[in-house]
Amino acid sequence: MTSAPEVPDLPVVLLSHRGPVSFGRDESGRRTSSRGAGGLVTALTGLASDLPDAVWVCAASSEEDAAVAAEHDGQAVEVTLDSEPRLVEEGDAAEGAPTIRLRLVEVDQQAHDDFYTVIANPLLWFLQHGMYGLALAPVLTRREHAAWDDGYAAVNQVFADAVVEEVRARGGRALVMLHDYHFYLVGREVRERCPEALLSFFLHIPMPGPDAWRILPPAWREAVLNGLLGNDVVAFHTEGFARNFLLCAQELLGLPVDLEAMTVQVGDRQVAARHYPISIDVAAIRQLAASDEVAEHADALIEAFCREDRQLILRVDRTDPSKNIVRGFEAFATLLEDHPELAGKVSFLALLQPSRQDVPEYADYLTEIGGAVARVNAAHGGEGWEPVDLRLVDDLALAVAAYTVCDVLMVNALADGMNLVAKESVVVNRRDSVLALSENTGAHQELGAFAVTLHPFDIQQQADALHEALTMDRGLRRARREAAARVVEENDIAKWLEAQLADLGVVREAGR
Ligand code: ADQ
Repeated sequence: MTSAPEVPDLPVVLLSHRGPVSFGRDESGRRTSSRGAGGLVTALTGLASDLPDAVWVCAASSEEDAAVAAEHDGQAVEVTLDSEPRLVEEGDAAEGAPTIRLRLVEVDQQAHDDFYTVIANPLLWFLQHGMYGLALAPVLTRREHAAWDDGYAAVNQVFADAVVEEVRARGGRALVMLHDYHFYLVGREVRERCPEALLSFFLHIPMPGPDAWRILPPAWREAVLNGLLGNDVVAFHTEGFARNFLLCAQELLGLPVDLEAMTVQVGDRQVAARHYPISIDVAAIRQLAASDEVAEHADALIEAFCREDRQLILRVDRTDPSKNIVRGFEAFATLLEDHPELAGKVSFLALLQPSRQDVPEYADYLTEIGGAVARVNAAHGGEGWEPVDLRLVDDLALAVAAYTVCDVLMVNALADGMNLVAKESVVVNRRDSVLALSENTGAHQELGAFAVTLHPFDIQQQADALHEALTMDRGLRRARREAAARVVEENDIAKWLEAQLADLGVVREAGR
């Protein structure tokens, strides 16, 4: 929906683990397809569909994705980007729908499991979100060493090969945009094999400083950093993350860095560390908020939670331990203990999307969430009132409906690169909701001034902050929500992309 007004003057090769479209089969055996969700996919889809010669390299994430790839000898396919994407075969017309070239890369199952469920999640994710206590975890055994070599490094090699092929198919000169912690090793490989390519990398999760990275064996952390330093620009959500990257290059690799210019010298090359806070497609989410489907959900939610003087606290998250969901429920329980007058008056709706259930830490965390909700409801519920309504759903229309009617949106993440839920809620809410926002999110840099700040480890503080939010003067609530919405409107997803392309010096006006 968002289209960047300026587009790069070079062919673009994108790489992310998840792609914009995935294929499946229905009961009758017919091929089906679905659009990928999330901010990254939306942002890059806008860019890729604007460009005649862009290709998006991503993992084949279903059997049918692999079948599509095999039918085309592993080469890129063209797909429409409407609500029901379909393959555009040679001679077909896309009938006006925007299309994108997609290269679905099939990866050996065992290598992918090691890459994904042993190294990327949990090891890199936990390390970068500061989630290890260190006394007992992580434990790096022969199993993890094999997973690094035969999983993470091997899978990075497979994707680097695919990116190199696509760059070479475009004459060797291309803008290569690599995304996220799955692909730290790709940049260096592509630079060596395609010296004329312009390489940028964007990290969507937090970048901690050198001490955190010492958890990894020297060879691994050096591979991560050297992989990143293969790029021309390495970009983050916040300036703090960019600085941490330079400090890592200085401390762990002994390279000269310039913290004013935000650069690091690598031989005769200079690599820039930059920050571009990601955002959302404001017009698209407002359009969804105005749909009949959302209106129906909103009516039901108002009936259930908001009649008379009742209030609603909401959270919308993947069931990721970094989101701090269990402590959030404990804070709500503390609020109800401290303020018995709120019994029957405040409900907590949690719309949680089960996430990464093939990773044991994530499966355990989902069990913990269920236990925490049962405890709060047993201790504080009664007389037809259930304090917490936990729904394990992946339903954006329901989430947006809940954003429109909630009184408080709780984001208490331990650490979060940005946090798009906070941005989504402030632009569609209709009840002057208060944003209760963890100080450890990238979003806090932009929206903290208009939020009630949460300290993620301090349950008492979170309970007090929730009380402050629920009792805040209506005028102040409105002024803050409107100011937060303006910040997001002015810095939307198109701006995030434009700023990067402008800094890379590769933009021209669209349509030229
Ligand atoms: P995530 O960790 O997934 O993203 P976030 O930025 O909040 O976190 O994005 C989650 C997205 O999923 C939102 O668009 C939200 O609407 C949607 N979602 C969550 N729960 C849902 C549910 N139950 N039903 C439907 N939709 C749901 C990572 C980083 C973040 C960073 C983004 C983008 O961890 O810090 O902001 O990438 O860079």
